[in-house]
Amino acid sequence: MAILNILEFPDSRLRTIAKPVTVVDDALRLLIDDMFETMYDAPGIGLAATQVNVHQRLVVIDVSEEKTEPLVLINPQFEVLTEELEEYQEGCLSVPGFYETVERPQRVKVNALDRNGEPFEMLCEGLLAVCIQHECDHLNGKLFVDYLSTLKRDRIKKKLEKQHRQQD
Ligand code: QAP
Ligand code: CO
Repeated sequence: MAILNILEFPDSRLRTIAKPVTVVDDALRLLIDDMFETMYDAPGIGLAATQVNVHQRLVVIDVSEEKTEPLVLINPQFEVLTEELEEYQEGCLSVPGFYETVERPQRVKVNALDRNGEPFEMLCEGLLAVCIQHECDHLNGKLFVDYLSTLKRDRIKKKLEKQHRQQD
């Protein structure tokens, strides 16, 4: 297994629209395992393949307290089940050190393939529903900072650019 490099905002590669996965094979499962290792190491609760510069529709999530409920979503699609919105303090491994409130639908129905390529459906609410929507956004090149005001987003962008310059 391996810890993968995570792209950070405002890297333009985070704006790539990921392509559907066509084959679920051992190579993909190796990537899935590396993504879990990378996410748990961070530590995080969700990671999209886009964030590790792989532009395929694949997400790993674990919102459990004990980090014992790994969830793999391949080619995920969700349907909003309620008009009700919920506010969450969101963060992102690609926007390290910044957390802001975002409003999203509270309940969603998700369809995806599991790590064996089998289709499944689940009803989600609360943090899991928020996390799935956040990760699906990544596959469409969208980040949580896109929901903030231009002022807030630009401040975050400048601070991260400065950090990146100091790392070089
Ligand atoms: C997305 O984000 C999410 O800034 C997953 O320094 C987050 O795992 C969905 C992390 C919150 C819903 C609510 C962020 C780790 C992890 C940081 C993450 C950091 C270290 C973020
Ligand atoms: Co994220």
